[in-house]
Amino acid sequence: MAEDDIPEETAPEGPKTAPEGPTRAGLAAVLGAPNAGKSTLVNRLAGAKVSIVSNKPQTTRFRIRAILTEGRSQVVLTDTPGIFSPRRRLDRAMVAAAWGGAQDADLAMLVVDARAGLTDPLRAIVAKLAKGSPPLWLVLNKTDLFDTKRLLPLTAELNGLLQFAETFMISAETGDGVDRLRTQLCEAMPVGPWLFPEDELSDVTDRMLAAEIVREQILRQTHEEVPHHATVETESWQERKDGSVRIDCTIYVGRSSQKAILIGDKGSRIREIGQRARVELTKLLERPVHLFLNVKDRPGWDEERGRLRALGLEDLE
Ligand SMILES: Nc1nc2c(ncn2[C@@H]2O[C@H](COP(=O)(O)OP(=O)(O)OP(=O)(O)O)[C@@H](O)[C@H]2O)c(=O)[nH]1
Ligand SMILES: [Mg+2]
Repeated sequence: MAEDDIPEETAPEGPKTAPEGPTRAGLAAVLGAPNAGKSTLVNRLAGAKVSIVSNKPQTTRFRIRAILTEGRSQVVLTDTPGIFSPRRRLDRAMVAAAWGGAQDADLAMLVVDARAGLTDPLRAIVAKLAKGSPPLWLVLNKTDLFDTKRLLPLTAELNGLLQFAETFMISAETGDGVDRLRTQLCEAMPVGPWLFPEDELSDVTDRMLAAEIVREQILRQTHEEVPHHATVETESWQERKDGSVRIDCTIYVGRSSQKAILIGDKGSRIREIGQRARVELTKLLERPVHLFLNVKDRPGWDEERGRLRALGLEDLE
């Protein structure tokens, strides 16, 4: 009798999460216009906060891998920056990172803010995807915001423009429809060995995570030009004997007026940003965090190779 054929009652105790069958693993890229809900979906699929989310477009700046391991399948999800018409060197590198995410992927999910419908940025993405990409799945998001009956014309229109192998209607925010998407993703992965250890959640380092969580608070607590002209770098990371960690981050902004807004009246804004980021990091890192923020104005940082290198974007334009 082959090992695979051991009857259930005599089978040795194995991990409950690994049903019989070969392992599967692959890469699934998540693409779309800014603000479509890509990062919200990636976090929901992975069951952990891996990528920051805000209501401002261009929140995600570089590719982030989140690892979804379920049953015998491992799906490496690539969250990408939203695709838009780039101007600055930073923007060009972000858009290049997004398209790069689709290369080598076993499948790509096009996430659409279904309430916004077929916008010009989405049309531009569709036109480029038509020139060749991995198998495509259409993910119509934000269904909690309207009656899904209204989705039929949009679904038909998009399916007329591109050949989607599957169409899903979901709310990444509430989780509605996401379980079916997760199950199908797991089943769609090619047979092969896992690419990451079972307990790995993402490829984001703790230093990068700290900088991103600070940037998330900047996106949430400031408006207009400040969020898009700010970048955050973790300067130092010191583990302390008492089990806590001291993290020093530098925030670069483009102008002294932006620095003034970020610092706020008697330092109130930067204190609030630090406070909330610290609470979030304490949760994510599972230990006490001492967070120190230093704001510097540095005109033209978004054209500087060194700053883009810190984001892992140096060779992408
Ligand atoms: N109501 C609702 N809001 C959503 C849903 N999914 C995402 N959002 C919100 O949409 C906004 C953008 O979400 P993100 O996940 O940051 O979008 P993104 O596509 O990653 O954006 P970029 O990184 O800028 O390209 C946030 O305010 C989310 O809370 C959804 O299903 N329903
Ligand atoms: Mg994002």
